Amino acid sequence: MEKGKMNVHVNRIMVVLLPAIVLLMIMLGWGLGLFTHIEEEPDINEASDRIVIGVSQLGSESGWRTANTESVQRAFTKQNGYFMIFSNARQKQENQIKAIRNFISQRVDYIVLAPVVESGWETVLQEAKEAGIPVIVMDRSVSVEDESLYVTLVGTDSVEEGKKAGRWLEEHLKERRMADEDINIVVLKGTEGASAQIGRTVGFSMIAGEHDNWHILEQEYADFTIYKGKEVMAYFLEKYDDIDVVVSQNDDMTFGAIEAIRESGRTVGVGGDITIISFDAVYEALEMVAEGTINVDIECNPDQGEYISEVIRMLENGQEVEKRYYVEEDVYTMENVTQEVLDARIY
Ligand code: GYE
Repeated sequence: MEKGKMNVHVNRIMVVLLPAIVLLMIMLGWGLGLFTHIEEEPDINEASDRIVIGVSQLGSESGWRTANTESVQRAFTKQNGYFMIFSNARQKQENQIKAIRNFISQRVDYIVLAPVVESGWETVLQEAKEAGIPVIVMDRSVSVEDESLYVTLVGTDSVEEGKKAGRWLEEHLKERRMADEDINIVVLKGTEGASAQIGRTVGFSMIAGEHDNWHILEQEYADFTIYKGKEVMAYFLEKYDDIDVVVSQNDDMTFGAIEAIRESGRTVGVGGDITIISFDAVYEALEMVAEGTINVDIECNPDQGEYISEVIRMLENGQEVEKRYYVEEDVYTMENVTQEVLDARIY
């Protein structure tokens, strides 16, 4: 075929094929969710006989958080009589405040709030109260003078978790006959201003304060993420060459910290150079406890959806509820992470 004719031929084929290709790409993109950046708002009119609940989740920073979101999604289903509007605040309090105002204007029946930080909630909670919408605080706590601004809290006792970490270290050192030796500790703290971070810091410091030979070299925020955990740990390792213990306030930071320690040529866990104390006890971390990479993991239970739905059932029946409900939590070491525990773990 002559060159000119071939070009005309190819052009014709393209004229026919191009729109089809574009259409196919759009459909593919749609299927993959590439064009659905905006969170879909379910149609509230569908909810006539269901309990409408607005959930403001603080973000998706950790494995624990994903499990917490899944727990809520399992509890507030259509089959269970709920209509849930879910909003992810991506670590920003201002997004949570916007979400709550949005829930108020949609006149939801209940608001569930997992607050990123402890303070700064008065105004918006007052607005919810005036609108007559009960607020249930989930996971982390809010610090407000007027406690009537929320109905109840379903969450974890983070001060107690911090104390458990301290008590475990006491025992551990005693068992190794190291109770009187100098112990150098660094602390990877979670998000600044978050109650889970504040409580764990306070709890651990209370026990540490009873031991003159425990030296907290430095405590630094690492946002509860793997990436930050690794970065801050690398900074600690650069600065101090005699770290004995890392207290990492969640498993994600622990994963990052372990990477940094190994890259620095040091070893972790049972029989290693650096003792690792972690919090959360998600599946992946429990496996690391079982193999001795993490010495101890203070459990924090994210499965709070069921508890909240029980509280809502009580409120619907006009029953009194308590101001605080703490979920049950354990302490895991190599000794008690059995295959049975791992198999039963849903997060
Ligand atoms: O430990 C951490 C998460 O608030 C208890 O937040 C929760 C903490 C949890 O991102 O992994």
